[in-house]
Amino acid sequence: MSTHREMKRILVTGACGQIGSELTLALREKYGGENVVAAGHRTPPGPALRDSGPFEFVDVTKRDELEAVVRRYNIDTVYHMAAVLSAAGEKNPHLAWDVNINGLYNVLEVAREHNMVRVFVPSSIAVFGPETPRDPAPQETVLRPTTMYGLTKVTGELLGNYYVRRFGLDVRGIRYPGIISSETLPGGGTTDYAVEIFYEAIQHKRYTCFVREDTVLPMMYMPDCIRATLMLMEADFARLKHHTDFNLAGLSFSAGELAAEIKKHIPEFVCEYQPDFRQQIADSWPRTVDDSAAREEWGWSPQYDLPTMVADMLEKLRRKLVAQD
Ligand code: AKB
Repeated sequence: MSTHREMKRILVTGACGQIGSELTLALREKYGGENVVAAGHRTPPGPALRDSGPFEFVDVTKRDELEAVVRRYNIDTVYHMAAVLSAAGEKNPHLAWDVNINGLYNVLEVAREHNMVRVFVPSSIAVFGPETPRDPAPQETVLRPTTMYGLTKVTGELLGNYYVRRFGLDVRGIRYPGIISSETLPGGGTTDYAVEIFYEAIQHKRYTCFVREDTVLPMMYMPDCIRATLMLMEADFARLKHHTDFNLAGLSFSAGELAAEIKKHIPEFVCEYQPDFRQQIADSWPRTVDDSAAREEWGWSPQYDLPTMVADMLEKLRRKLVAQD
């Protein structure tokens, strides 16, 4: 495995997105702002991201744009966070295929040609489908997703593993659950309700949730998500039996349990439920995942549970929304 180069010139694609924006800041903190290039196809959402290091406009489906940035900054590591998520992917499956498959192929090919040290390619609980055991979804199990996003994520896992075996490129990835965060809003996912509910609870004391009250999905708070991502990328390659497809558990709760926990802090809060097309996607995903491979191979263990996550989210969001007023 090509570990001869020191890992320090990093490119984050999808850096303006929900995970990419916080991951970029965490990487800049760790490796120095000038060593972490943020790439996106829209203007950075805030001064923190804009002013803490380089930013480049990159459309990952355009290989020449990607390659130009890799050359300019002598990139040796990529966190490839650009993707079209599940709900947006059902509205525009062709775009989801183009970004998630052709974009990934470009990243892997450029990484291979430039002898990169390591590439992070996120996967998702969306790789599972209705035939997967739901409680928990095992690490090794049937992967027959029913969404275009899920299908592209299964392909991404297989393609990443192929590059590990065939070309010796060190590709790593996690099957992210729904991520809950206070900085950048998620866009186009099925699990977005678990973030929207906080904004609406604080600002309007009401929320109409687009999945049923009894819908349980695997979720994770952003600090755990960032910690897991950095942990996997720093893990000893020799200890990894898996590469691109680690199940990762944080918390699992129903939409109703989340609303009830928020109500403990905001007693006037009322949550209603009006399931839409995203209910069917949620119903095709597991309720919990078995993450024993991540625990054994790189020491994963989450820190947040439902009460601590909700308390921290409300505190951070209140501060942010007051500052924006
Ligand atoms: C989505 O809902 O599409 C994403 C995911 C679980 O990958 N948050």
